[in-house]
Amino acid sequence: MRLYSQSEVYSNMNFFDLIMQGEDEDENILVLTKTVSKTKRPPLYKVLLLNDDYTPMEFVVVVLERFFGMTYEKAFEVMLTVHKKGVAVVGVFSFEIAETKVGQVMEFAQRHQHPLQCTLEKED
Ligand code: TYC
Repeated sequence: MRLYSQSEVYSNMNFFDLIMQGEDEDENILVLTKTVSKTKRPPLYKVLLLNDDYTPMEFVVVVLERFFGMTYEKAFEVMLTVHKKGVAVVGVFSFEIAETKVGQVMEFAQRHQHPLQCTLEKED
């Protein structure tokens, strides 16, 4: 008896095998497996801005305009949400982009000696 096997891998992510069995002319058992990929989206991360008692409102507005591409009006509205509620999601990105935004905000705040805090959280 001979066993034939064939496998194709389209992705290193989640996959499942389709197994087909049969016999050829000499009654050898033929097993063909084909691996089919399930495409998986990369996880997303929320960037959160936290309220504090000392960072000037106008500074927070500049942060939101500069690093999150908001208009002055949108930035003012989001800043007020953080001020009133304590925290708000200011953007959702891939890990690399989210991490870069957090780093830029933290560096900018520290350079201006404001205690503004920005962090990231994996989206469920
Ligand atoms: N609470 C600050 C103040 O009254 C303003 C502020 C808003 C600070 C948003 C941080 O993320 C923040 N000056």
